[in-house]
Amino acid sequence: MSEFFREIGKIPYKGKNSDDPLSFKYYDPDEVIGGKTMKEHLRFALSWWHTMGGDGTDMFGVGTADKSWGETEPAARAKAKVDAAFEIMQKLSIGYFCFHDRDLSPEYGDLAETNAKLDEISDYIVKKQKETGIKCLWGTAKCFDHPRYMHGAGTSPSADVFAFAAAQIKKAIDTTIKLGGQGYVFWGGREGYETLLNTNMGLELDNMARLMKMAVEYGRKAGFTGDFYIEPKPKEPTKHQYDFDTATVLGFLRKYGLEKDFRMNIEANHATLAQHTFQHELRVARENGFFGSIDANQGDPLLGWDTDQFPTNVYDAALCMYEVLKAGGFTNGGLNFDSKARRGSFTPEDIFYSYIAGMDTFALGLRIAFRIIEDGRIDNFVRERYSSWETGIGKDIIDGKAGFEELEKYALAKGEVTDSLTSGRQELLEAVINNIMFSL
Ligand code: XLS
Ligand code: CA
Ligand code: CA
Repeated sequence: MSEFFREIGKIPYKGKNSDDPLSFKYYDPDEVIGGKTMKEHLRFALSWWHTMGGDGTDMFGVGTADKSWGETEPAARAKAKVDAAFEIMQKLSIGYFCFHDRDLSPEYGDLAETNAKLDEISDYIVKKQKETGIKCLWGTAKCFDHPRYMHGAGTSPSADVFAFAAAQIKKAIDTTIKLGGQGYVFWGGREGYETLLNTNMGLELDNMARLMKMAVEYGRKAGFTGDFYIEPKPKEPTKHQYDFDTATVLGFLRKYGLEKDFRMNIEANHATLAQHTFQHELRVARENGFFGSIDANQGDPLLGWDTDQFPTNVYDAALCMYEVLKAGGFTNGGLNFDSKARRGSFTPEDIFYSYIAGMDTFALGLRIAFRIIEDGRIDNFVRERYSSWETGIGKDIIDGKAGFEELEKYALAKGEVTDSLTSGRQELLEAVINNIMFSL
């Protein structure tokens, strides 16, 4: 087995004053914050598709980065990818990976051959996992790139395509279980529509739920104990995707009785596309008990598509980690970098620079979020702002002791409410966050 990145050793933590670009400035895996190491809090994962396969190809040009891993024949390349992926993860101290079935091993002549080849690669990954202790965070099926999925997979008008997708997902679940994956993701790349003129929306949604029910039934029977996730995204590649945002997905899960087995995989970039903040999506998931896992790549607010950039926005990362800490931390989930270096960042070292940037950003985010909670100014302000619900008429409403008649009586007796309105203090609170961030 050859070493792919001979010039690069294991990336050490050197602290914030180091100018070594191949070192962590803020991510110290073993440092304990609030009773857990940073490594346990953050549960970083590598995305197999971008890191091992993404060569910078876009609508306007061919790839700029060499991701052949020295091999031309598909099976040999798939195996070399495994070696390179484990080398990257070991050197960056990344404990998990996420995969699409077809990124591990491509499609061959027919499904039987494709499955057999995938088995060979997953056997090899299991061997590497035993040697290194690296785990699988989640797996998923690539039910969107092959032409058969042009009209969707679970939502295709063709029952044959639905059947093919079910067979592919069954194998992807088997592979996830084999690799010890703690999650299985549904991201509906083409589960949406371009025009309602040709679409039976009701049937498509029912079918998507049928596919998910079958996945849960099969997965549980096969011994999968982790979480199923839905990863919301409003658009791209389809004009309108059914899993638009967290709130939409919650309605779907509840309508079809799927809420027991599913959690959310929230992607920062998809939040941006839905015109939400990352924190909003996380908060909706948390408040409803559906917080699960995170794709930590950021988007660009000036662009209307999924740029999948490595996260460097510390402010967003801090507010994200605040939500994660408030949710009690990850259980089966983690922080997957569903990210690609920019097309112009094409050298092997750029893989390391970009992961270091992302990991340090979230390490900073964790440090700041912990301080925000410890500092207490934000949480205390919010508690105080809602204190009218703890006593008097507020408590009566919550306890179900007051209805419209009682409230009318109360309002008539009380008169205008000006005395109990207080300032929202937004600017003050934003300054508190800055104060905490920059005192680190
Ligand atoms: C695409 C999605 C995809 C999922 C996994 O926009 O982010 O990569 O995370 O299928
Ligand atoms: Ca994305
Ligand atoms: Ca994603």
